Amino acid sequence: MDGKKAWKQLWLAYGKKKELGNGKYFENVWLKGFDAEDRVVNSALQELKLGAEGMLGVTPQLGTEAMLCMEKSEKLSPESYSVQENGGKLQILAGDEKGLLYGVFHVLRQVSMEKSLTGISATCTPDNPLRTYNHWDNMDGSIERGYSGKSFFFENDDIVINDRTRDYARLMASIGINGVVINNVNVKQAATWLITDRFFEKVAQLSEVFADYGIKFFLSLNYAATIELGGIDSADPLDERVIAWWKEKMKECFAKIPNLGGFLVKADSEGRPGPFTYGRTQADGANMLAEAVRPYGGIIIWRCFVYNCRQDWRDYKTDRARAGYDNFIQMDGDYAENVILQIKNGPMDFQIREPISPLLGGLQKTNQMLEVQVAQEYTGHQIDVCYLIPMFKEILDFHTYCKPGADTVADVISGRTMGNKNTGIAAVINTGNDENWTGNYLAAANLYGYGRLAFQTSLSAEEILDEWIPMSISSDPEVIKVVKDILLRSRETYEKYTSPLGIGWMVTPHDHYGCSVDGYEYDRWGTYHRADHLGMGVDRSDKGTGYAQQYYEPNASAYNSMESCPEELLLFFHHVPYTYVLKTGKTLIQHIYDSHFEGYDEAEGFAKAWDGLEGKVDAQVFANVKERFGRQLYNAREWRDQVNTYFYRKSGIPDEKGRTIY
Ligand code: GCV
Repeated sequence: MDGKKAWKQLWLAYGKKKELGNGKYFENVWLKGFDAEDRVVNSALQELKLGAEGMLGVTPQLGTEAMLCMEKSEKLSPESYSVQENGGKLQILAGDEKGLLYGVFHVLRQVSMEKSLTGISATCTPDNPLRTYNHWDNMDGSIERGYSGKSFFFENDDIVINDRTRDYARLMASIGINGVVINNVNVKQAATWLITDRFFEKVAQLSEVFADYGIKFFLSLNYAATIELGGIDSADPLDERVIAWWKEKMKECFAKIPNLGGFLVKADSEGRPGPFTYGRTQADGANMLAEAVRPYGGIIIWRCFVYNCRQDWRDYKTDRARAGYDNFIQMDGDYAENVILQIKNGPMDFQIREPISPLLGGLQKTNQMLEVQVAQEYTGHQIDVCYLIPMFKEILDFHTYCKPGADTVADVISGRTMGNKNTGIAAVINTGNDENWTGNYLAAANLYGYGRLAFQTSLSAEEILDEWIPMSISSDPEVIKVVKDILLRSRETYEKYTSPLGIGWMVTPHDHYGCSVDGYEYDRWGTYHRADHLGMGVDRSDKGTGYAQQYYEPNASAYNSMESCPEELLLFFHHVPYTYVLKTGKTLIQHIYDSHFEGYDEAEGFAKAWDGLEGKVDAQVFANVKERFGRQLYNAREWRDQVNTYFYRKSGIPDEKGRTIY
């Protein structure tokens, strides 16, 4: 608990910091070219006061000729800012009110990291136009794939607005988030009412809290609302009655929710309704809604997570991995300007290791947004530590080869590849109403890191920790060293003791925590990993499902052959004999044994290293993480033993190091 609040303030805790000559800048503030009454400017001023008082014991006064000047600059684009210190004067120049807010957070970050502001010089323009967090919160208060308590937006089919809502908006703005979707993409009945008179007033009120922090408000939409709310017997996007109903509904929504940015839609997936039911395309569905929101500057974010979850895995040619591309590529260029396709980072579903979705950059004439998952659905449920930013960096840096010179995923989603502006990045959030927001306190590094990376994709995973650790845990160099080491290695460690070389899943069906080698929920035959007594892995080459051919060259050829395929993805792309020798000189089966033993040992090492921080970090944080490590070790041991046993029994090949395998 921080101060009087029943929830932590995370990196905005603003506890006392080393002065380092910083206090003087905050005594007087000169606001030039900005209206102090503007809601976002007011938030920036409030934040400056909170931070300066808490960290430096100084209360800023508005005046002129002050040592801190915050000024509007025509030279800077919207959302951009520049922070400069020269001759004892600190200046925050900003392109607009949001830029000013971000500039203030930048300065407070320096103070919080115990860095001197003297001589500071930084100019920042966000890389991605849209930087959103997606909540999978349900109106009954539950959270789909939530691992840190209940929703703080919803309770008993009602909306909650309180002090925590404002703190949430502050946390989001401090890392540069400019859009939030508050409800689950699986829109259950109660959430359908969010766009009706029953909830308009409260939804508008909630959206206003976000408006104070420059954050656009989005809702997930039930594609079949015409049936569920409109009393029409169809959701066919070409049906005149359907079109008219949505036009009227959107007029109402934008009139009643002033800060509304648009809608997110999951259609034709995992039982959700969609245009396929009526023999129409995804473009027909998205464009119909886009036309209805266009007059109000709204956008439709349409998810590409469309696949047949009833696939028969005994059929070796059908391949879930192909589905996203196959369902969307033919209509490239057919989507309206205010439609953005939101594409999961991999072709499957947020596994610990997947190739990058070939749709990213595969689409050349369509607005795209990348979707990643900060919620640790398949990466340890915020029990196991798994710092995801290195994975997100790999995704952003991936060369799609879609266009010479501007072909990385980061290029595509920033608009650099196609020169488009409706683009960006989204993440499924990992928050809940737990006192520390994220279950495992260390998982807040992902909450923070995603936002910072979305704003500035050139930041490294390490630089982000250099900010987060001193702001959130301690600036003691020893603590920084230990926490950084744990976090930077954690993703590989998790991968080592779970599913090997890109095969994915092997996880308890539905729940997705804990080992179950044959447990993929949509395959009741236990064959999705294709393991037999000779080998394992899915042949996705041109001789198999052909998935590798969905990439541009040279990626397609690289993935197509076992020899050139990146080894960390070998089992995703190929069916490999257990005796196949990897580049390390180890056979596949020995790699499986070794990595599982190593993964467990590394997790044990993390737990011990954390124990060494007792008394050096906040007692509550210490206890929380220690308790999580206890559970992580249990989980890692289970995974190690189950995976090794399974493949020992399948292959009949013993561990060459003679360790106990049951
Ligand atoms: C919100 C996976 C998850 C589901 C999730 C779905 C999606 O299948 O397990 O909980 O539903 O992805 O992204 O729509």
